[in-house]
Amino acid sequence: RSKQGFTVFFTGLSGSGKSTIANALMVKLMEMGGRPVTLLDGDVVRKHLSSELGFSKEHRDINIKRIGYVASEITKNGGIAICAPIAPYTATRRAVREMAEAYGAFVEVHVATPIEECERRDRKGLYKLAREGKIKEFTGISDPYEAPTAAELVVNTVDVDVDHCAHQVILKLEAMGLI
Ligand code: GGZ
Repeated sequence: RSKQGFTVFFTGLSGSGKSTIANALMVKLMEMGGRPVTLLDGDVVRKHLSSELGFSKEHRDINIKRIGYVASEITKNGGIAICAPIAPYTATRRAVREMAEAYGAFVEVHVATPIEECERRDRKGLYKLAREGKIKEFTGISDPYEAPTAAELVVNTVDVDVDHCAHQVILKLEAMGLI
């Protein structure tokens, strides 16, 4: 009997490690075979699906709801959707959860790498630009991040490497009977 579709929804700050964990998870799930796996990464979605949007609350909400819609369609058809946007607002994450849960399971994973560490790494130099005021409305610096309080899983990339974080997600999916 084939299993139900599901959505893994990563949320966390810029530079927290969402994309790298999501990619590692995708590889692991693809190696297991069975169901198609679709990655909806923040960067890629903004390029192909949300290119006209900025970073106001209104635009972020539109962006996240688009991701949620695509993920829920994939979930409906028995696939695996992996999403990796910042998704800073609790109410918007809840709306996406409701969309996906109409058709399958929704697994929220908070990548809780502290902002001090994200800023220290500053892989893309964006925190520096945000501090200088050259990027406005930057999450964690000049724009809010509402941390989840009831995510299915919390991981961080300070104590644990990316591959281990992805493995923790796999264990959670197994425990939930999804894989
Ligand atoms: C936050 C920004 C901003 C502002 C550009 N605030 O580390 P990155 O570069 O690759 O990931 C961030 C990405 C965030 O897009 P999302 O679609 O994930 O955001 S949301 O869920 O809130 O819609 C960052 C870059 O875009 N970026 N300006 N002001 N991140």
